[in-house]
Amino acid sequence: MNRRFRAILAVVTPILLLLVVAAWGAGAGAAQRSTAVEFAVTGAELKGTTTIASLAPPSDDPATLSDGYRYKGPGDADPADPTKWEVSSYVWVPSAMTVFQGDTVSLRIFSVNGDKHEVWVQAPDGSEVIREQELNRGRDYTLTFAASQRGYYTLVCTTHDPTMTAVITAL
Ligand SMILES: [Cu+2]
Repeated sequence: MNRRFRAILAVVTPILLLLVVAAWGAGAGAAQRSTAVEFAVTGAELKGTTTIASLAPPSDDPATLSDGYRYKGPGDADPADPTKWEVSSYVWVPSAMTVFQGDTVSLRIFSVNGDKHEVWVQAPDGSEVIREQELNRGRDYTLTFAASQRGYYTLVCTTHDPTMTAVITAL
């Protein structure tokens, strides 16, 4: 390899590398500007059971503390074992999602627990971007809205408020 060719390579190689990196960056940027995004969201009830031998039941009935909590005391949780008691909490999985302002957001919702959920979506300015509607267990729903504002959109289940709440952050 002669000296002149090496000198040309020394100049051209960094320029080619820069072009490749720039092209890759432009591609990644284009992916971030995607205007349609869909999330699969599951409505679930997390349950925990123990016995009075392990831990005394709570002195306050959790169901009186939150619409999202449920409680079955000794005798109710399992008639065959009167020492068992159970608590549960309703949630969305996932409970936090991120989009970009301007995206069209689709929430594909399937609830595995709870027969009825009164569900709506609140925009960052407090308005109702999806009107409240009843969603039932075992049905597949898609709620779609335009994230035209920057901030926190909230997927709310009024039936199990506030634990069954998910936040969609629009950047
Ligand atoms: Cu619910």
